[in-house]
Amino acid sequence: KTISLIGAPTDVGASVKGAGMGPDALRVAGLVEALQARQLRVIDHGNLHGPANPWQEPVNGLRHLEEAVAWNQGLFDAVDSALSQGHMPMMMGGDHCLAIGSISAVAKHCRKVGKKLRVLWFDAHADSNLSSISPTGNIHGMPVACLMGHGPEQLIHYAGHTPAVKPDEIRLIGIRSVDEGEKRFIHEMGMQVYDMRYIDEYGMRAAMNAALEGVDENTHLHVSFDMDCLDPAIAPGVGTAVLGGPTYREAQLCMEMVADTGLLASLDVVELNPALDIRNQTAVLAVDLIESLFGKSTLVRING
Ligand code: DIR
Ligand code: MN
Ligand code: MN
Ligand code: MN
Repeated sequence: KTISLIGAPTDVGASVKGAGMGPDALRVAGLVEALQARQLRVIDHGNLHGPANPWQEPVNGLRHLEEAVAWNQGLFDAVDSALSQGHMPMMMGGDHCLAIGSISAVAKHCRKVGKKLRVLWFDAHADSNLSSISPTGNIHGMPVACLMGHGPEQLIHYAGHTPAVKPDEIRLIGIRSVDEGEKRFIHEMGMQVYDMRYIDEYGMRAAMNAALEGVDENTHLHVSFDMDCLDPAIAPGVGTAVLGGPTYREAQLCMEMVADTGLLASLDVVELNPALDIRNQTAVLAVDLIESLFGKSTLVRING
């Protein structure tokens, strides 16, 4: 298997500075070496280029729309090209608005090769805002809605079919911060959300089993991993930390259960903010979790 690493060093979708340094923090933490140790071939394509962050106020409920469009177009092209070469794309963010471009390319690929798509969206937030209801105007709070066809015209058509992702193709996991308008949107769309309340009551194993229900050999599994999904006690290096996230062991279990499916086909690692981190510990944690995602386990396991 060949992994295409694609760095997308920008924070245009956020209002906290620093997520643009994420790709290099992951490299410093040993991402390439860790993947190679898993017997994977790794091609690091380096970092994409795009417009600088102008740090402006939102216009019509959207901050930096033009810049977000440019970054997502560049990323869409890079992920699209990796997939057409038969490589597994791993996008290193950058803020989570970049998942619009990366997952749109994945959705296009799935349609072309006739695969079912399942997106596992790990996040503290629902990322389901619309410009009309967002309290911040930050586009990193809107990618789920954009992928489902609700968002500015320039951000919803990359895949060539709109919506790129249908509500029943995505599962939100670890959620604990949802804005009022998002609550209504999630309910109206009928999205399946495994929030922290669900995880508290039924456990991470049950949440993951439910989130993976229906995936089969013909499924393309995409993981979109927002580092703020994790409890801030273990992952301080994020711009919008929310108390009460999964523990280290719960996060490891998620990764190992994804690995057990053998279906992981593309990945985003986003919202890592080295400016707020402590001696790169959140990047090191990300690499540790990625190793599990690619099958590193404590023991040889017979049936998962
Ligand atoms: C908040 C925070 N719901 C917003 N969102 C995110 O600005 O829309 N923070 N994604 O990471
Ligand atoms: Mn997010
Ligand atoms: Mn988040
Ligand atoms: Mn595929």
